[in-house]
Amino acid sequence: TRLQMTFSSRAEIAKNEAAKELFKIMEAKKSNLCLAADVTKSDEILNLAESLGPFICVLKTHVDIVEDFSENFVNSLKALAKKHNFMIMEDRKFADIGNTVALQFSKGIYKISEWCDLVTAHSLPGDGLLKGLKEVIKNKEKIGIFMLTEMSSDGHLMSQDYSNKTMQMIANYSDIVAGIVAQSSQFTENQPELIQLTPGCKLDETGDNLGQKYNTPEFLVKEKGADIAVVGRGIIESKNPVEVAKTYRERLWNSYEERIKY
Ligand code: 5IU
Repeated sequence: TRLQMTFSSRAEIAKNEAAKELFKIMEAKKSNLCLAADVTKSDEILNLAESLGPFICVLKTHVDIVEDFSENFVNSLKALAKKHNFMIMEDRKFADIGNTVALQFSKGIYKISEWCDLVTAHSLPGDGLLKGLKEVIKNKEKIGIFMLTEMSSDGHLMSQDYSNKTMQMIANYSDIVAGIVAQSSQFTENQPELIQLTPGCKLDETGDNLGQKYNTPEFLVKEKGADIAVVGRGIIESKNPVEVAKTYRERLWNSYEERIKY
C-alpha cells in the first residue's frame, strides 16, 4: 500500500507536477517536516526560512498575518526556497465559489498564485472551487492544491462522510491536486500519488487553549499515515529553533523509514 512505498517511487507516479517535485525534495533532503512560519513580520519569516530552510521540505505561510507584506518579501522568500530547496505553501484555505476563489488566488495585494508552490482549500463549496483555481493554475507551471478533509482542532465539523465526499471530488482533479490535509489516512483507493499533510504535531501530546490538538511525529507518520507533518509553535516558540527543528526532522524521517519497512 501507499504506506510502504518510498517517496521516490511515489514521485514517479505523481500526477500533479508540484507533488512530484515535493516527493523528490523530501527524498533528496531526507525531510518530511513542514514548518508553519506563523509569525507576523516578514523579516521573522525570512530569518526562519534562512535558518531552518535546510531541514524542511515545505515552509507554510499565512500571508494575511504578515504586517509588512511587500513584493520584496515574497521575492526574498522565493530566493530562500530556491537556495535551501523547499516549497512554499500558502495555507489560504479557500472556501468560496469558483469565480471568487480565482480572484482571491490571483489578485488583490497578495497575488498568491504568483509565488506559492502549494495552496490549501476547503471542499465545502463543491468542485466549482477547484474549477476556479484550475483556471488560474493553467497558466502556471507547477502549483499543487492540498484539500482539507479533516482538521486537528477539537469539535471541527468535517465528518467521515464529508471526508469521503471530498476524496470523491478530488478524484477528477488529479492534475491540480497534490494531496490532502488530514489527521488520518482518508484514502479509499490507496492513491500513493497523493500526499497526506498532517498538522497538529509536537514532541509531547498536548494541545493549546484554543482547541488545537497535538500528536507525536511517530504516531502521526506510523499510525496515522502522515507523509509530511506540520510543526509551528513546537519549533518557533522553542529556545533553540534550529536544534529543535533538527529533532523533528530526524524523528519524522526515522518514522517514515520504519514505516516503509513493514
Ligand atoms: N493547521 C492546523 N490544523 C489543521 C489545519 C491547519 O493546525 O487542521 I487544515 C495549521 C494552523 C497552523 C499550523 O498554521 O497548521 C499548526 O501550528 P502549530 O504547530 O503552532 O499548532
